[in-house]
Amino acid sequence: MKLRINPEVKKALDNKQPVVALESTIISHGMPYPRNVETALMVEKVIRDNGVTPATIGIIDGVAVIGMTPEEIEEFGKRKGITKVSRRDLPVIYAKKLWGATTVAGTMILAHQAGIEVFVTGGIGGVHRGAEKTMDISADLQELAKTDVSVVCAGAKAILDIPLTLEYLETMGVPVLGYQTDELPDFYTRHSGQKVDYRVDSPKEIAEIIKEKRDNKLAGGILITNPIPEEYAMDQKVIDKAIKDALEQMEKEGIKGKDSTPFLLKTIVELTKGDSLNSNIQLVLNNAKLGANIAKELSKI
Ligand code: PSU
Ligand code: MN
Repeated sequence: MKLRINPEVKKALDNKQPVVALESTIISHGMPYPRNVETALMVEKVIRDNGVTPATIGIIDGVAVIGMTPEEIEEFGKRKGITKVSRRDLPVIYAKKLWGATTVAGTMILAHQAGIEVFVTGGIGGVHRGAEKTMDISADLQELAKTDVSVVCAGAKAILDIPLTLEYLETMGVPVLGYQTDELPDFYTRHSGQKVDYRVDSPKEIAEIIKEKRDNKLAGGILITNPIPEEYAMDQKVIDKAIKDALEQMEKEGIKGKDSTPFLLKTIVELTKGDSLNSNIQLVLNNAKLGANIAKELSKI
């Protein structure tokens, strides 16, 4: 394993201090420059302000980096042609010595190898609408089933088929927790109409569940879903319409596979004149705070 662990992250891990992992696909494929970089740095700041060490993960010249520097984050935000890296891409990117932005799945693998148990993102990939025909199901779901990293998110992205995503997670044995909610949040909005498996009300309670999973050798992650703060949530009608239009445009342009999620996110930002980007940024910051507090509680028990 060729991991380049940032000295600050290494020190925290060696001293059993809390560390939170962050992904890089959200930087290079999820948001436009320069707000992607601003957001990534703000997320790190929120984590630090809560007394936890952030580790933004990505691949530079074929080397997995655990804890990028601000300069590297800037480069990830600007550089063209960085490969979006999920599990299947890792060996190729290493051998070809390329740059890779890690998805939820890719980041979980590397976080686990580095010994990081908590990971914060915006939304996970899931079962796409129309998957009964396209079979487009994110590798994030398989990863949650086997890799021991807990993921804090604002629900599965609303562009997905949420009920099918929940069914898939159930089949794969992934616990889905709702933070201070009984309902699965819907990324841009607080409500999806779908129930979560369990409601949890404090970071401590979540840390105890993570510990039980670890102690009982139940492989895989836990999905912690955290609703976007009310003041930043989008109008349901506006976002529903934007998603519908973006999906139609995707179909027309024949966009498929790994390009789907970046295309949809970008088109929705355009259609909502930037409103969805603002919501996306706020929900990630909100997740960073929760993730940091979970990591802190976990380091105490
Ligand atoms: N959440 C966001 N923005 C993103 C993503 C998630 O707010 O860009 C990324 C994550 O990296 C996630 C990926 O793992 O989209 C899912 O891609 P796919 O559907 O191709 O597996
Ligand atoms: Mn896919």
